[in-house]
This record gives sequence, C-alpha cells and structure tokens, in this order.
Amino acid sequence: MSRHRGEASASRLQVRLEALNEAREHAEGRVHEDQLGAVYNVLDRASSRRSLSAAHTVVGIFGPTGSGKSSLLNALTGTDLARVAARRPTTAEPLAVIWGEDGSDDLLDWLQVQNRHVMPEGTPVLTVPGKSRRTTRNDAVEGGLILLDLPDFDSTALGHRAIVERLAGQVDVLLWVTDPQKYADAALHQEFLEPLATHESVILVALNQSDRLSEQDLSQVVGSLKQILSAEGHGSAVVHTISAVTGTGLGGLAEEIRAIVRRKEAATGRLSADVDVAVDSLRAFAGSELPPPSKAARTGLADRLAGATGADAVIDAVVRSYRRDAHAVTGWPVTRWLGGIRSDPLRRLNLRRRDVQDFVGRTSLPEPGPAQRASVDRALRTFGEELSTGAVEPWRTAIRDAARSPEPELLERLDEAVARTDFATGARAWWWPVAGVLQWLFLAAMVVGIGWLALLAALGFLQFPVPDSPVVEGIPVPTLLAVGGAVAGVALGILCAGLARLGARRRGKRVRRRLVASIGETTDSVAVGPAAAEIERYNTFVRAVDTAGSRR
Ligand SMILES: Nc1nc2c(ncn2[C@@H]2O[C@H](COP(=O)(O)OP(=O)(O)O)[C@@H](O)[C@H]2O)c(=O)[nH]1
Ligand SMILES: [Mg+2]
Repeated sequence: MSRHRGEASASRLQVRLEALNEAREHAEGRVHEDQLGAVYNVLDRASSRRSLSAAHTVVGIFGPTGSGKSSLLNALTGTDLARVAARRPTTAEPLAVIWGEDGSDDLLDWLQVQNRHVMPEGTPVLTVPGKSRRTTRNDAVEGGLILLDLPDFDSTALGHRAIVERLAGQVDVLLWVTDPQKYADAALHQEFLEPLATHESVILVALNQSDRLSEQDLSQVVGSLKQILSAEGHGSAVVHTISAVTGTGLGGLAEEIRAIVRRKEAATGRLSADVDVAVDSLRAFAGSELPPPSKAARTGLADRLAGATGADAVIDAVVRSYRRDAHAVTGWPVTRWLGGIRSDPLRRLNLRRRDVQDFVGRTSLPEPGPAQRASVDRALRTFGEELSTGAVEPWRTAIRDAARSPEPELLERLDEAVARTDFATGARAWWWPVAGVLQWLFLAAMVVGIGWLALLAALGFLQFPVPDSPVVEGIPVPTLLAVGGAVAGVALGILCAGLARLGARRRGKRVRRRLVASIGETTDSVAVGPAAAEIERYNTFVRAVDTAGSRR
C-alpha cells in the first residue's frame, strides 16, 4: 500500500520535474537568468538525488550552537561518535551514521560527507538504549537511514556556515534542534525556518534540554515556540520535547524518524517542496494563456499596411476615374463636352492610367522611403500591442519584438502583394453601353424634333402653307420629340451619375478588399508567424509552470 503511494508520488514528481524543465527551456532567453536560479538549483539537485539511493533517507540535524545536536546524535544512535562540547571547538565537519551500507557511498559522496560510521548490519534503526525498550518488529525498518550531525547553523566560521547551508538544500529531512535559550531567536527563524515554509512535510522540530526547565516553564516555552512556528508557515509542525541527556521524548522522535524511513517518501517529498519553491519563482512570469493571433488582428494589420503602401491614393483615383469614365459614356451627350474639360483624377495625381499599371506592376516605384518604413513599423507595433495584451513581462515585450521582427522582409514583400492585386482600372459596367445607346436615341429624337420645328418655322417664314403636325395627347409630335428627348437625356444622365457614384464606391471597396486580402496573404506568411510562435512559446511556458505547480 505505502509502496504504491510512494511510487505514485515519485512518478508525480517526475512529471512535475519534466514540466519544470520544459518551463525552464521556454523561459531561457526571455526571463533573466538570475531569476531562474531556483529553477536551475532544483533541477540540478533533483537529477542528482534521484540518481542516487532511493532506499536511504537522509536526515540532517540542524540548529544553533550548543542546542545539543551532537548529543542528540549520540543519544539516538546509542554511541558517542559525535564530539560533544560545552565550549569550542564544536562540530566542524558533518558526521554520518549509516544504517544500510549498500548504495550509501555515492549518496555521501554527493553530500560531501567524509566522516562516515556504518552501523553493524542488523542493528535496528534508532533504538534508544538505556530506556529498557524492547526491540520490536517495528524496529526492523526496511530501508536505510543516514543521520547527519552538522556544524552549528549560527556558526561564525564561514566554512561551517557554508557546509550547513549547502546540506540544508540537499538532505531529505531537516531535523531542527533548538533549546530553551535560542528557540525564539528571530535571526535563526528568518534564515532557516521561514524560507522552508513549503517544506513543512520534511521538517521535524525538537526542543532539546527540556530537563533544564520546570514543567510549567516548559509548557510555556513549547506554546510560544508553536506560535512562532505557525506564524512562519509551520503551523502543523509537531514540536518534540526532548532531552538528549535524560532521554525524555527520544522514543517518540525516533519512532517518527523510523516511520519516515519506512515510507521512503522523504526524498520525493523534499524535492516536491523544492519544485513548489521553483514554480513560485516562475509564477510572476506566467499569466493566463493568450489566444493565437485573431482574424480581426490579422486583417487589421493588413488594412494598416494597405495604407502604408500608398495604394489608397491610387484606389481613390481609380474610383474617381470610374465616375468620369461612366460620365463619358452615359452622360447627356450635350454636356459631355463639359465633362471632357474636367481633368482625369489620375492625371491630377500625376498618375496617368499607365502609371497605375506601373504602380501595380512595381516597375517604377522607388525604394520604400522613411515615411513608408514608419507606417509599416507603426502597423506592426499596433499588431504586437494587440497580441500581447494580457501577457506579463518579459513575454509582452518578447511578443511585441517578435511581431516587429519581420519588418525588413515585409517591406519587400508588400510590393509583391500589391502587384498581385487587380485594381480593375478601366473596367466598365454592363449598363454603361445600354445607357449610352439610350442617350444617343434621346439625342436623335431631340435633333429630329428640333429639325422638324425648324423646318416648320422656315416654311412659315417663307409664307408657305404650314402643314399640321401630328398630335399625341394634344402635344405636337415635333415639340414632343425636341423637349422629350432633351428632358429624357438630362434625366438619364442624372440617374446614371448617381448609379456611377454608387458603383464607383463599391468598386473602390472591392479593390481595397482585394488589396487587403492580398497583403493579408503576405502578412500571414511573413509577419504573423514569429508573433504566433512567441505566443505559443509563452502559452507552453504557462502550461508547463501550471503542470509543474500542481501536486496532483
Ligand atoms: N542539560 C542538558 N544539557 C544538554 C542537553 N543536550 C546537550 N546538552 C549539553 O549542551 C552542550 C552542547 O552540546 P552539543 O551536543 O555539543 O551541542 P551542539 O553544538 O548542538 O552539537 C554540552 O555540554 C551538552 O552536554 C540536554 O538535553 N540537557
Ligand atoms: Mg555539535
């Protein structure tokens, strides 16, 4: 049962470490290296510890000078291996007491502990002698233990301090031994216990030298210690009240350590707590996932780039030219000549119709100027801005930079996009010739009417008898032809001008849509890719941090 749980948590740790490593890979080059320190440490430590004996549990005894660490090791092992000192010199080097020699050497090499004492094979783990306690079957613990006596945590010797700090990061279980004088030392709590708030499951707390206090004082001290512990995130820590001299409480402490050794989950638990710390250090860089570049954002970019190409002015000229051409075919012929005087908008733009072809064919346009560069840059910035909204730094900047990265290529490729676009210059609508024929018919009617009337007037003037004109609805036919032809021609001209305005607008929109679509193809293949890739990288990072952070 417990083995299954152990295996499950070990494979859970495996998943979390892989996710943490993936997060690291994706963060590199984005998140500053200094801010990845905790991640590197954990990954490094985890790969080392996991390659070493899983059968052993490493328990380190930490605490301030004179709290009784060495005495406790002696008491727990029933030996006097550790140097016990009322005054200096105190413990200068770590000492290891080992149950189960197999596989312990490499582990101790990694821990850099040279002083090793192997308990004779078959020695029950942590039997407290003198306490007339019979060896029960429970003492035959399956699995090895390495108990480490360490230099003082508050040692003034820099070397000692470095050893203790290193080992505090390496051992599987931290046994914090304090005494009635130092239990409340703020510096010790700040430097040792507070940073390990996430490591509650692998920390044991022992208040040693309990024999020095009266029962009343003792309960007061324990209460106060528990209060301090819970204030710094160790609320569920059990405080073992012990005495290394009289042996009080050692049985309970030994039993708890044996239980930990039996479960063989401490190494996994410790690394898992380390992963928590590393993940916490990454959370500041992982917001919520971002959507890939939306259609709206991509079209917006193409639209702004269409403006940057200078094609808008050409489209405008094409549109006005359409109206002018329509007028030339469908306008009232009498006033067409007036229209003929109006200059061609393409001409006014200094673009003869051939120049539109040139613009489109890109045979005569000069290299993109600073204004165009600026517009393209602005379009890409806006695009990057849109895409990165909701991301946290440094990803925001990374996504924006990625969006701007294809600028040089884009400037070149925009030409091709414009060249692919059909600007529909000189294209005519089907109804122009119909209206044109009608206009000529109306004109003919008017001319015939006027000619007829002129003939009648000439006859009268020359005193010939004027024949009666046929009459329709009381109106003489020549008059009907002359006036009707003129009115119909003008009316048709006005109607066609209105239609041409609508048609021109539609054509302009259609041409612009074509241009935007064509530029869109280019931006999708050139500009969107890097930004989308960066977003994907960010999302993968966010997911990896999430996976690394979930304990189940
Ligand atoms: N009265 C009493 N003295 C203790 C106890 N544990 C250790 N001492 C004494 O405290 C002093 C320091 O002990 P030591 O084990 O060297 O402390 P370390 O510096 O934490 O390793 C020695 O004189 C011990 O005899 C205890 O539980 N009760
Ligand atoms: Mg010592």
